[in-house]
Amino acid sequence: GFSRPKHKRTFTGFGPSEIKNVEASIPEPLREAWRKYSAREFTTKEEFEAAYSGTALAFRDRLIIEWNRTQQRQTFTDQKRVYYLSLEFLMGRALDNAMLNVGMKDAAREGLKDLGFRIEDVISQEHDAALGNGGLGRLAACFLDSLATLNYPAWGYGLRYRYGIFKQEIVNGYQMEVPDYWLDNNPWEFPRHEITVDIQFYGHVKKHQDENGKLVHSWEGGDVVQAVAYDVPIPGYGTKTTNNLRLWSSKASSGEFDFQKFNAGDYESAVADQQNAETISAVLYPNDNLERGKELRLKQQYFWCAASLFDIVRRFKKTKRAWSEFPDQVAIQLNDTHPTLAIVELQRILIDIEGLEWDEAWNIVTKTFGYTNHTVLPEALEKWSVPLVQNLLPRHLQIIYDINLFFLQSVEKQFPNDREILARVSIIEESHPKMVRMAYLAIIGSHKVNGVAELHSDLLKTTLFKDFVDIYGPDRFTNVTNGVTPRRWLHQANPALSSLIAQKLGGHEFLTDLTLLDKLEVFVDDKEFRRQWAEIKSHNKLRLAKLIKETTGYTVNPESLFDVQVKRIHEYKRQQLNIFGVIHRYLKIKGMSAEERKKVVPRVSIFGGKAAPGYWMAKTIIHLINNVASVVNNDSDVGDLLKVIFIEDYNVSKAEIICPASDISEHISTAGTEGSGTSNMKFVMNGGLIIGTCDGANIEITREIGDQNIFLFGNLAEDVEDLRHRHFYGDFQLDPGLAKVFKAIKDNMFGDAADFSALTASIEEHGDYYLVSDDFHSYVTTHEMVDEAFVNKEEWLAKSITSVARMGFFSTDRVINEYADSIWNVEPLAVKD
Ligand code: Z16
Repeated sequence: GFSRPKHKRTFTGFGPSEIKNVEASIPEPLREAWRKYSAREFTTKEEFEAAYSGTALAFRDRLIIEWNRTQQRQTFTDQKRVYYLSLEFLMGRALDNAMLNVGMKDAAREGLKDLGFRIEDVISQEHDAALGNGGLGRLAACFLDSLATLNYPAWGYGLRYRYGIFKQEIVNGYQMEVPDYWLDNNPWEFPRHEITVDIQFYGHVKKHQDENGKLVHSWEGGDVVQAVAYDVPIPGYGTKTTNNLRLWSSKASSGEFDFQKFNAGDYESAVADQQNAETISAVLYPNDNLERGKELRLKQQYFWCAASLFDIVRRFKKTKRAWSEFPDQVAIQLNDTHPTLAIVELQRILIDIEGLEWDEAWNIVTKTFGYTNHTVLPEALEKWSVPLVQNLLPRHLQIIYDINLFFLQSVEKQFPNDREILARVSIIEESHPKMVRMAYLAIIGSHKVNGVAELHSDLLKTTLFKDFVDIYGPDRFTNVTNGVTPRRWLHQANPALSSLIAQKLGGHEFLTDLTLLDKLEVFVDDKEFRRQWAEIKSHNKLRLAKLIKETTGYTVNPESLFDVQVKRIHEYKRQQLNIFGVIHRYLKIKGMSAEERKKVVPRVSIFGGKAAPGYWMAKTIIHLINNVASVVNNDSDVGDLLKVIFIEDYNVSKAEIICPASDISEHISTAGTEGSGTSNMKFVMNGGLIIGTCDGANIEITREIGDQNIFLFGNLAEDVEDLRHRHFYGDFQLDPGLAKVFKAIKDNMFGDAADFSALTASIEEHGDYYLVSDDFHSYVTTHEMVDEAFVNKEEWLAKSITSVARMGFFSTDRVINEYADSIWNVEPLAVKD
């Protein structure tokens, strides 16, 4: 526990004169709420840390009990389990989630209040668990929440990185990366020092005959590194199920870092061995949608796959069942190709260690695995060089070659007159050096392959994996459109909206059956309901305005239209299109008379997101956004008509504040490039409208909410190839509006033009691969429609309410049930209350 704080003082994020300034810009009806936010009661840092620890430990104790019971129940009933293998779990904070899922947040709030703390201040003490890059990692976290909530017997398996995704600092407009050391005093993980697995690397393969004269392979020599399990409890919402997330940490195996080397006087090499081993789980690779083929990354992948498989097999063997029953007990889902080596590792365990015949083993393997693809971008598809795999995992390379041989033999039989198909579908690409195509290996080793939104899954079938559809038939390929957990992204992030909805629907059941939201639609014309809806949005915008003030120093008017684009910075996601659009707007305002300016709809353009440290163009885009911000925000001609904000270090916790505060958000990837997108769903679920391209899950969102409730623009996926082709052959005209923007940049209006020449050149001179110019006009005119629509407050509110009412489809509960039915063939465990 913790004791009552003795020294209280008033703390505000900024000085009194600044508060006056902010207050002046806030319309009268909202000032009271603003004051409440500004004058926070504050105590010392140590006291907050103590309050956090005390609360976290109290909830942790409750979770441990349910967690143990759940594991016992799952062992006892002995049903099929799901294992979700993901290199990323972007969990964010755990305490608020635990309080809400256990259903005791109100009690905690009261208790903390008695001690002099505001619960929000205590919750925000926690460091985000940021073991992921973006969408893929956050999807895994939402899946864990739904698996537990729906009572599925399921485990997550991942790596316990010492450093999660870096912390982003903006210095003079540039992104700087600071290491994110997050493990100190983390109450949510439990070291399991007794659960270890020795993992082998390098070495060589020996062939010999066993006592029956059968040829067997053994992998010998090389290095050994030890995997140690750390467990994280995953509570379901309103259920007794608390599942397990097992994260592996690497250390020198006990045989290696012992006293022998010390005694032999070889201190330095003993320390080096230990450091080498610990390097494996030291750091998350900070790339989203990019694979760079580094050996350490391959080591991470094998280390994690081998430890997880050993653990899963060990658990299965305790049941004493026949190997043929393995797929009835175990479903393993591969989150992208990162865990594809698990396929090879299971085959190796079955044939080399357990002595099964190849075909029998392979049959078990393919029935066990499912593979989810998240992207069609070529630079994101994993390929490992054959010499690298040969050196690190010699036996696995042999098995990969055998898998390929048998596969190609069957393809040859099926298509006897087609020589080319063999080269196209071979797991081994005949390049220099040869490469292992991990996606092909994952398809061949799984019984189902799925994309993450309809358009994406269709593109997989018609382009990337077309040959495999011809070979296996269409049934191996399926779609499971992504979702988000409404517990975190509605209830936790937007408590006021959740409680208004609960008031109208007579309870919080919609949180576990999101389709119930459709009952909101009858209130769409209810004046009082609309007023409450609008008030909640204003409140959430104030909360964001405060975050913006505290983190950037800029004051924004919460009555402006808040236009948000927060996601990883990537050319295909087109933040450059957005900032060029902002510059276009700025130039237009500058050219207006005072009279004309009165008609402008005030807007705040809010950006956030990290660039991969080696992604130079993405960093250039961040730099441009920040430079535009400092010009526009300090231009007294413009005032509140336009503000540009870059929110530093966008992460899960900040997303929880940002998503409920948007009027409109941007999901504007070049058509055909975004697998699904999931923030689009979070924003609409919180009553924000969206502007977007016909890409990813925007298409299903449009189908669900109706095309009158979304602002779509731009070229379609089916036209992209042709446009790129035409650009390549010189058929390219820079859009006239965009030309004005480029001229301003080149006139050094936003700092040294040279800093941005690569960015403008990628469009003007190098083929505009992402079709920024092609879509620019339609983007700008669609934003004009957004302005017009925003002025009509009642219409806007109707769109907002109707959209939320129709978002039931996008819960990860629906997603998990689809995986369970069509891929895993698992049932929830009956839990009696
Ligand atoms: C990632 O976050 C995604 C795809 C990928 O190949 C690698 C990473 Cl790290 C994203 C997709 O870009 C996004 O469209 C999708 O919504 C998300 O994965 C979850 O499926």
